[in-house]
Amino acid sequence: MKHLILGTAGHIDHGKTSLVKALTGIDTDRLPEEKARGITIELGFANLDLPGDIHFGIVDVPGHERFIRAMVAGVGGMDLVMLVIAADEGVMPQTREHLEICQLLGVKKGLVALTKSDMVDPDWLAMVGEEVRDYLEGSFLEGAPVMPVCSRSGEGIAELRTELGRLAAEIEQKRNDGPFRLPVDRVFTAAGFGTVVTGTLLSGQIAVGDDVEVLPSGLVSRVRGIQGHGKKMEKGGAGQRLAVNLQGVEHSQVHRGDTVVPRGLYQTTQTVDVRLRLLESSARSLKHRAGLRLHSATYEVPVKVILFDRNALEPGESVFAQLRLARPALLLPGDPFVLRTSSPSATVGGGTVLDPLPPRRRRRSSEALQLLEALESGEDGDIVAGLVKTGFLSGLSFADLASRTGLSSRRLEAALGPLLTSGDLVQVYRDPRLYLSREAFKSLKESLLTELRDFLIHNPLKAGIGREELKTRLPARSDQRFFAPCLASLEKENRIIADRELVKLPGRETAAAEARGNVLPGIEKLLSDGGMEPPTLKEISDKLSLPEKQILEHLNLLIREGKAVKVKSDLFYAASAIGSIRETLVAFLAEKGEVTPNEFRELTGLSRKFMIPILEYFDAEKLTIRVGDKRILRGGTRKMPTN
Ligand SMILES: Nc1nc2c(ncn2[C@@H]2O[C@H](COP(=O)(O)OP(=O)(O)OP(=O)(O)O)[C@@H](O)[C@H]2O)c(=O)[nH]1
Ligand SMILES: [Mg+2]
Repeated sequence: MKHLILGTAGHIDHGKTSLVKALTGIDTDRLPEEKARGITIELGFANLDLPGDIHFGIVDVPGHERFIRAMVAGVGGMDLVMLVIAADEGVMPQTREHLEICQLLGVKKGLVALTKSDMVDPDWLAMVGEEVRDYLEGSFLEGAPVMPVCSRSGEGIAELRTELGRLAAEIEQKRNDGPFRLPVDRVFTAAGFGTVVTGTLLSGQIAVGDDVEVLPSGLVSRVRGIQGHGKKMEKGGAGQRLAVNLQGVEHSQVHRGDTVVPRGLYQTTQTVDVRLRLLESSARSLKHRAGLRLHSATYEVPVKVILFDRNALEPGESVFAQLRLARPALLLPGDPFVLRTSSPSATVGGGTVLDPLPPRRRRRSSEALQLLEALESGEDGDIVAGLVKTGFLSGLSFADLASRTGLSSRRLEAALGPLLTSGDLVQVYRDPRLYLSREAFKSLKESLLTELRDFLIHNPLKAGIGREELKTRLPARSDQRFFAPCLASLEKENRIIADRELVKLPGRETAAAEARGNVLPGIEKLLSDGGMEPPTLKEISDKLSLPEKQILEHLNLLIREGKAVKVKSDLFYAASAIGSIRETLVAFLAEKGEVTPNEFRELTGLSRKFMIPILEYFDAEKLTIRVGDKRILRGGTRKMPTN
């Protein structure tokens, strides 16, 4: 059986509900208020079976402009539309608006029912028919059948039925593969059952016992029962109108506009990149950052329009743009939407979602536009490659790809296969599966190499950098999980040598040895030539034209080997020089018991610059102890000061 949704559209009082009743025998105006006022307020539902195993779920929409919100919600799942135009009135404002909404929301086919044919004479009827055909030119209903009908007498209804059957044969049923999605258009409580939601299943299949999630709230539940066209069923398929009984959910927790989806599969969004079109009929241009209301499936949300490449969009124009939503919503690639202004209440444009989770980016980036072009092209491979490429150093996971493309796992696998084989994409992690573009992978490896070289310049005596240390130097917007695969790839290319602890450059060990050979003796010589007043760290660095950090490393080595002594952070002595000062001082103290700075200066001939640090050094070494401004020997050998 082929399941399709047939909808009505058209101006108030043009006979939509009467037509549905003439076709099906069902009065879809159920509310007392609807009966009293003789108008439709809420969406109405009916069924129609046609020869050729065709089942129509029918959605009857209200024509009153105040209820346009319900009307838009009804169009969400429509495969086929009957645009209802009363022969005695012809095309009216909501005829136009409804047609535009259907067009924007991607309804593919339909026909016109020229109702109330009994109200006008045949000449008039023919003339209105012509007018309508002219009016439809350029729309998706151009050339569609225009069928005169009278719902009162039933004239023309049989022909209408036949025509609907013919159109139905040309339309493809919604896809049963992929995850299910049920936008909620009604919520009610059924005695003994609890909360029931109704809607048209946009895709996939939903079955009793399925674990579900209601978005955007994230409320989790399980399917307790399903009804479709009045019968209990175990499983509902795409294109069917369903009533779904949700376990353990309060009536007040679910609303029209929510979507029921498989648990844990989708994420909601507040920013979407779209193809946006401003209607020719729009009264004004659309400014960058303008506020509008977005309608998609059964929900409505205020949005701000971000234009990428201009400050205003003129009527009839179409561009790539970004929409910022006031509240999170579930939007998937390919979802159509309508944009309306609230005062005056009018439909001004609409479009299609291209990227529901776009990366933060500059408004006018050409890369961003390129990606949107790829997304719009609809080629799975281009889309996947484009998305991973724009993710750049942060890469993209399989789950992200699924959310952002809306592709089923199977199609995603099929798209990834050739890209991985050709090397355009690299899988850098297994669980979860993470992908980088060829360019990003290369750039990450290069940045690691640069870090490694840089480290070795500043640490010339080290053979390599610690693995963990190098890992922390990955660019911040990347992912530490990419480190191991980058390293492995660099190693395979013989550009690094990695052992358990260190990452080294090939040939580097000899370089380190050479450096030791040249630099160390240089520093040693400068220190010993300096004798009592050696060059400072900075002076050594200047003399040898090497960075201080590097000199320091060599100095530390000399200290470890007992050849030099650190007197102050930037002052080093040859061990022999400090040794002789020490001897002189000890001898003096042994005899005199104490020494003042002046006496020490006379004793050694040192200038103040060197003398004070050296005295402090001997204090720190615990050779001497300071008493007032004098020093005495610490420990047993000291003599009591004499007065
Ligand atoms: N003479 C005549 N009257 C009709 C015909 N179809 C509908 N009507 C009348 O037109 C009025 C409006 O009909 P509805 O079917 O409620 O119109 P509607 O398009 O559903 O109106 P809304 O849902 O409020 O937009 C009712 O009084 C109907 O009896 C018809 O074919 N011939
Ligand atoms: Mg009605």
